Amino acid sequence: MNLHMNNTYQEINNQPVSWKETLEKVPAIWKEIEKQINLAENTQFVFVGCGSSYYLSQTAASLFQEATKKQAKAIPASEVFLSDESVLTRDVPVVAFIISRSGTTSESVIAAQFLKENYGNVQTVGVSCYSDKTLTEVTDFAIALDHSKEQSVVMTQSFTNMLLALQIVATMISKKENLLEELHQLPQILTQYIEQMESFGRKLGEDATRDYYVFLGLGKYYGISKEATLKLKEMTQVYCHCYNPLEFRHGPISMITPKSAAVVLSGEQGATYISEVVQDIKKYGANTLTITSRKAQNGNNLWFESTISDWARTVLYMPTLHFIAYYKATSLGLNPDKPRNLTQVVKINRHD
Ligand code: F1P
Repeated sequence: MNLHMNNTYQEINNQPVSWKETLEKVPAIWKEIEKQINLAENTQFVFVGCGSSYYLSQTAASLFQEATKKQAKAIPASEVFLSDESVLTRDVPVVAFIISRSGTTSESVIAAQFLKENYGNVQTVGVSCYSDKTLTEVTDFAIALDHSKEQSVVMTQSFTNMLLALQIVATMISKKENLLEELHQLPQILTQYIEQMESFGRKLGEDATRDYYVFLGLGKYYGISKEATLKLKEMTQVYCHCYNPLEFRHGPISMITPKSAAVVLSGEQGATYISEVVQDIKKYGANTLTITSRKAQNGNNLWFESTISDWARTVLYMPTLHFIAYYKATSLGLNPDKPRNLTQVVKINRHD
């Protein structure tokens, strides 16, 4: 297979262009939605999805809570209708963002329908890459990013564009214009760094001596560290896990051997504590790599030389994680466009 003649590579590399379009489109879309939505002092945000879209939900919830100071949580779509009492409230107004690239994943569609049928306090906003699919019909409002659709089974640019869209929405709800300005810098920063991201990802992906991968992410970076493991699992089936950085010492560090690689998503928040975790992992011989906001102390770091906040930088970590999985797949002779046992959409029946 010609190394780059596949959709996954094209879609990973289209991110600077598609992010720009998301930044151009979403503010106007949200302005219209905001006129009709009930945003009260005690509004709670929930984020609902499956697979990548659930991990996106986890990061989006942390980002929303941090920016808006309102309660936010992520829920796997199936739990909305299978275990609603354990995850939903009727006491406060809720805005539920239902995230699905395809807009047709059954669990996400059923979750939106279930909320409409059973929870009068919930308004729903569909976030997808299609304006003409079921999710748009079953939600109250829609943010559709048709420009970031994908041919690939695994989600790359669709994930980052939907995440960026939600970051834009959070800055508008919280009226944090400084953060919105930072988000507007992202396509240019990504263009500047994409080659470095690729060579960082390629070096690790093609390192055949690694048999176990760990991704560590704090708070808003935890969901994206989960997404990093999902990319590796989907594209390569290699053994990998993710953890909150300081949790890693409490048992999981036992898994580390000199054949392990630990990728740490770090920022300003908790940087000193996190660098001590890195030192502890190094003691057991693992290759440790940090993606960070601070100047590298060794050659194993990818450092973004920009002044944007940890909050705005969140989505910028993803393309490097895409490249790691992509190059692991190609180095194992696998086709990243054809992940084992997977289809783009999971369909199930609704049982009432
Ligand atoms: C969600 C999803 C993908 C996964 C797989 C099956 O799809 O779980 O994350 O890679 O292809 O579907 P969607 O609801 O975001 O379309």
